Amino acid sequence: MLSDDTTDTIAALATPSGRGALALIRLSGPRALEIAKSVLTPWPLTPRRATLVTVRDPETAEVLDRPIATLYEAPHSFTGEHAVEITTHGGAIVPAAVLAALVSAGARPALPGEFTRRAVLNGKLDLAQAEAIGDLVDARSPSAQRAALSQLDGGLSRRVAALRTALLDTEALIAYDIDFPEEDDGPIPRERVAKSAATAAASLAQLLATAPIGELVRDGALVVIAGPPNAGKSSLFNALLGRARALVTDVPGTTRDAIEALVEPAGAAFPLRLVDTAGLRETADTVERLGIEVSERYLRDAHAVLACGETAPALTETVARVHALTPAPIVPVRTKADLYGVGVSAETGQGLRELLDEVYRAIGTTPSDPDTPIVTRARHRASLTAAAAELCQFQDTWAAGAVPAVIAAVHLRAAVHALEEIIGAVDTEDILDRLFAEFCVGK
Ligand SMILES: Nc1nc2c(ncn2[C@@H]2O[C@H](COP(=O)(O)OP(=O)(O)OP(=O)(O)O)[C@@H](O)[C@H]2O)c(=O)[nH]1
Ligand SMILES: [Mg+2]
Repeated sequence: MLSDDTTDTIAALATPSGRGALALIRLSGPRALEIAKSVLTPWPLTPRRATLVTVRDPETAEVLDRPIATLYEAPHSFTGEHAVEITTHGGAIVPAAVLAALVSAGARPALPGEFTRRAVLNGKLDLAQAEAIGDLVDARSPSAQRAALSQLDGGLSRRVAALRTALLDTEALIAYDIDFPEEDDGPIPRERVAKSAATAAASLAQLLATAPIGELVRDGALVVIAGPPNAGKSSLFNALLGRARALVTDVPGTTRDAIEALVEPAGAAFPLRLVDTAGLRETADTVERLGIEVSERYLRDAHAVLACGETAPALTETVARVHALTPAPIVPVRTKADLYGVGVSAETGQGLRELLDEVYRAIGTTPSDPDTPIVTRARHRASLTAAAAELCQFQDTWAAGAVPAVIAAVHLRAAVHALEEIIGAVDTEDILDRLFAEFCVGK
């Protein structure tokens, strides 16, 4: 397969194209030094020292830029190969010209995620860490950034590796029993194996228990602002966001489509995906009716609903109406408190902080203990679930004692295999393919 052909030397722009002060170009592979030499002067560079250089077109010798280049000799680079990073001036022309020079000197334009893929193939990162790089780049909230950094740091990998070792130890107890049943120490007590499996199962369950919060870290908890027209929903949305994102007017029926934004109050465990919606009412207007249908769809999927009303009777009616549309917890919000004296005011900011606290309470996820890494990827969750199911089957089979130990141990082996998929300790070709397809070029 093309992307696992590491005999090629690859090059790519690692920063977004467009106007900017600087851009970063990466070059990696067996011929990286030779290719760099044909476009950079002075040469050779001192490894790992940023050096001011001149880039020339290898064919015409025309000067293309005066960038900073850093040389990394294999295996001491991100990819584990010979690599050169060139920090050029930014903009539409210079980075593209420098990249083209590297290509005409023999480099191949890299595929999406190919640098990180090589880092994995060369043992610089495991699969979970490579995914963390993607998550860090895609992070849209501080909590997502924290989770990705901890995963990049090996938090999840270490935990999974420890679990794997625990399962292998359990397997070894069984193997010992099979191979040396007449040893001096006597047979391994069945309870010892059961206990060892139970400890691993508990640790696995603890890790899996972070998955619901991990999903919220990744996507945000869906919090829908609902209520009758003119209740002040869009004003509340803007106030919670801290900027005027949604249109606000005194004309009922202003908001037609749903408007989304991600917010994360300081110190929160996960972001909120706030949605402002069209006011709920009976209407003959086709466009407004469509907007209300959209509101109803969001309500069905909500993690929590802010039911807004200007007056107590309006609020009671809204709560009842929303209740019929969603199983999600409902936080009643008395809006325009500056006019009525209780609740929340988008105008003065009164009650906003308390409202957010209330929303997090309503969503009701318990913060996981800080020592347990958060499982944020569906792929990891699926592997952990598979491992837990196999381990559970092993425990049942072992407790029943009806089948030979070797057969029971097959479930342990399958659990180990599922864990190995997470960190990529097994043949991971297809996992790599799926994973790096989501990456951008230059990563
Ligand atoms: N005094 C005061 N007026 C508010 C407050 N919140 C909203 N308003 C006013 O109420 C009117 C309606 O506000 P919107 O935020 O557009 O209401 P909405 O619920 O989004 O209305 P629709 O989109 O039509 O369903 C506007 O004139 C706002 O200025 C508030 O906290 N205090
Ligand atoms: Mg509105």
